[in-house]
Amino acid sequence: MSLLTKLKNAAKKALSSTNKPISEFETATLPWIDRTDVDIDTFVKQYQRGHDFPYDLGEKLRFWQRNGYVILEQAIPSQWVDQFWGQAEELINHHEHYRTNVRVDLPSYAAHPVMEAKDIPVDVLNGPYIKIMDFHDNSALGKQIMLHEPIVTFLEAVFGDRVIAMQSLLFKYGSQQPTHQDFAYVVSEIPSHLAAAWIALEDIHIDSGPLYYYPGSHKLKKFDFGNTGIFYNGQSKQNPTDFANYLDALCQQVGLKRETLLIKKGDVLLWHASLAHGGDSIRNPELTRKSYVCHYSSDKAYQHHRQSPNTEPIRRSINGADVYANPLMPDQEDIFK
Ligand SMILES: O=C(O)CCC(=O)C(=O)O
Repeated sequence: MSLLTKLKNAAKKALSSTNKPISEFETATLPWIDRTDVDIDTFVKQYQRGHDFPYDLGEKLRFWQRNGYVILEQAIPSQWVDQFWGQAEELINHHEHYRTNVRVDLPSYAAHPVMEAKDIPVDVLNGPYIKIMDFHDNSALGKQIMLHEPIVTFLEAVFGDRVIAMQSLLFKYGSQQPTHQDFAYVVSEIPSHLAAAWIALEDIHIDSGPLYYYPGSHKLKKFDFGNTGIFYNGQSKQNPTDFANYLDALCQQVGLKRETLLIKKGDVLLWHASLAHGGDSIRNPELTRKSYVCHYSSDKAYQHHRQSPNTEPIRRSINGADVYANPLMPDQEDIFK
């Protein structure tokens, strides 16, 4: 580590120990599009990589600003999706070979919800309540999908900065996760520099526990977790259920309508750090809801891998964006090509 990086880290540590919990994103570091009086038309004219974007960039940016999300229809080639899901099936069915972390949200796993795939029985891996974590570390194709050109082009426009992919989750079934906003859980050095992609790996059925969201909710007053401000961790006084109740009630009170994401295989939903969303109930347990969720930040805000904040990350660059190699499992990197 260079002397400069050491000094920067020491200064950051000293600052964070005196910092009071925040109740709102800092105005000065907001992505440009979240500030008032921004000129989207001028931005679009001067944004070079936007010229090859296969959607109307100005229209998508205005929609994002108003609603906190956009949908990029048929952004991911169908063959990539099939090949990628084939890799997920290989991981599940031959789990004894793989060290990929998997989160199991079943009561019997409550003491140790995150385990390596090799230590989880195949029937558990094949069922609901499973999140395969950071499979992009293992899969070159997973990296290629998460940093596919249209996703990077749009998010680079939103951040006004190089895009960095932070983490990913792979689902076979609906998550049934209560309403939340991601910034509370996925934290970068500038918390407003966060966005996510929900990539449909099959056509989504209404009874499969689809994602839902409240358009416009990215502008609501933020929830206070107590002790920890707008972020949730072990020191928070309030919990994720309190967060969900606050968001559902506030959205209803201000008249924001809940929408359900019924997109097709290869479609991508991109959403703002503060869009309130969750997973609907699974009404037909026979139905899968295969999806790939990726979180992103900016170069300014995410300079180190979250699992190794004091080392320089190894960058893999794709389409002018980066994803950092997993510093804890170098032997598992790109084992699926
Ligand atoms: O896909 C889902 O059901 C929930 C995903 C989600 O909310 C998230 O990763 O933030």
